Amino acid sequence: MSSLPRPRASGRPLVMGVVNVTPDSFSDGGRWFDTAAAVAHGQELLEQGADILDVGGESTRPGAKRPDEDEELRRVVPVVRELAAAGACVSVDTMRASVAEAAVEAGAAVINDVSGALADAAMPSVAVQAGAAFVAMHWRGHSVDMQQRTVYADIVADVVAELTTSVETLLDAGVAREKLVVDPGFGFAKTGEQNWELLSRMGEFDVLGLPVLWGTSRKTFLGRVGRSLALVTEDGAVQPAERDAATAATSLLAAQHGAWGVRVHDVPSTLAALDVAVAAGQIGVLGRSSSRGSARSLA
Ligand code: PMM
Repeated sequence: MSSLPRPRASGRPLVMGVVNVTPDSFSDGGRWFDTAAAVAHGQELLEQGADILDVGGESTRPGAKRPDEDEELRRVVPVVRELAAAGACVSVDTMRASVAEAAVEAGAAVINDVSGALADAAMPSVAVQAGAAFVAMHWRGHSVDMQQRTVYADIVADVVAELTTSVETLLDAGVAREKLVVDPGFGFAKTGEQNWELLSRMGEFDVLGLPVLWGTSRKTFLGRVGRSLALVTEDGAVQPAERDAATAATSLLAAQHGAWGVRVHDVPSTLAALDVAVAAGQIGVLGRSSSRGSARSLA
C-alpha cells in the first residue's frame, strides 16, 4: 500500500520526471524506446533531482494510435521494475487497468491515468486493490480525435465539473481520498487559448480540495512564446525540446499556487525555478493568502 508522496519540507511541488518508453511521443518520442535506454534516462532524472519518475508506454499526442495491451506491458513493466528496485518512487502513466496492476506489482507507487479512470472500467477496482496513489487527469476521449472535443461553456468550470465526476467514481469504488491527485490535463481536448486560460485561472482548482499536478511540459501552447528564428518549426512554433524555459516558468506559477507536483521532461530547469520560488519565499503565496512564505537563503 503506497501513501501519496508528499511535497518536501520546503513546500515546493514534487518534480515528476517523464520517462516515455514510446516511439512517437511529441517531444521525445523514440529517444528512450528500449528498456536499457529508458532506465538510464530515469536514473539521470533521479540524479538531477526528480522526486517521482513517470513511466509511460502510450503516446497521447493528438492523433496518436494506441499500442495494444501486450506491447504496452512489454514497454512499461521492465522499466518500472528496474527503477523501483533502484529505490525510485515510480508512477505508471497508463489508461489500462491491466498495465496499472502489473506496474504496481513491479513496484510502482502511483498510477497516473490521463483518462481519470474513464477509459477502462476496471481501473477504479484495480486502484483500490493496488492501494497506490492515483492521479486523475481531465480527459474527454482518446488522442485519435480528442482535438474535436474542445467545446466548453467555461473551460475551468467544465474541467472542474468533469474532474469531479472522475473523483466521485474513484471514491465510490473505494479509493481513499488521501490517495487522490487531480490534473487539469493541459493539451488534452484543449485549444491553445483554453490552455492559457487554465494557466491564468490556476487558483480555481482549489475548489476540488485535492492536491493538483500540473503537466504543461513542452506542450504545443508553450511553442508560441520565447520565439527565436533558429528554433521555430515549419508552423512557426518553438520546437518541443526548446520549450523548457517556458515550462520552468509555468512550474514557478504552479508553485505559487500551492501545486502538489509538476510533470516535466527537463528536471534541472524546473528545479532551478522552484529553488528561486523557495529562496524568495514565494511558495504557495497566491493560492493560500494566509500562509505567505518567508525568504530563505539557499547558501
Ligand atoms: N501529459 C502527457 C502524458 N501524461 N499525465 C498527466 N498526469 N498530466 C499530463 O499533462 C500528461 C500526462 C503528454 O505529454 P508527453 O507525451 O510529453 O508525456
